[in-house]
Amino acid sequence: MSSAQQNLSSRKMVNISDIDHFRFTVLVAQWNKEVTGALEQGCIETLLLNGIPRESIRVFAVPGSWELISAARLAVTHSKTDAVICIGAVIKGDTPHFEYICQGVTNGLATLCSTQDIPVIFGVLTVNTLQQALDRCGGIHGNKGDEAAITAIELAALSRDIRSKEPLF
Ligand code: RBF
Repeated sequence: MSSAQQNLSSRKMVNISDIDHFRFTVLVAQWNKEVTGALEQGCIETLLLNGIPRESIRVFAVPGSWELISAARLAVTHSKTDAVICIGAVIKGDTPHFEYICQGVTNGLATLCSTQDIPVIFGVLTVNTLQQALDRCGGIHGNKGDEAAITAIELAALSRDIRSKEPLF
């Protein structure tokens, strides 16, 4: 089924116990703030809805999506966060910047994921039009910020469970 008319991020709750001690870092690019602000709001609301205390959620603004890479690296290296959620919106314009920024951010965050132990969540919209972005930050396709929050909780719990010294079987 195509994504047309479909809310792709309708799940708001995880079914995982003992998560209220997790700490999250949310990085928010300020380019296309109308979009990233709505993604941020969805993300924070979903974390709170799942019982994460407000004081366990640290939010930092970065100028653009490109800066998510260095900010995420700083967060995983210098804080005790259980997951980093990167929020941004790259909207295609008339020049090739879209491809360069999307590719750079994707590669940078992917490299971070594969070279260190803290989950880094990709909450960056890469779209052709502003309308496509609005559809995904509280519009007909739901809010990808919600989805990023759910993924962060799931990955923090997965990390906890894999590292657990409890015998699995
Ligand atoms: N940052 C975004 O988060 N989304 C964009 O759509 C976006 N478009 C840009 C277009 C151009 C031509 C340039 C030069 C930058 C753009 N940026 C965008 C900002 C970029 O992520 C970064 O903050 C700056 O390049 C400074 O390093």
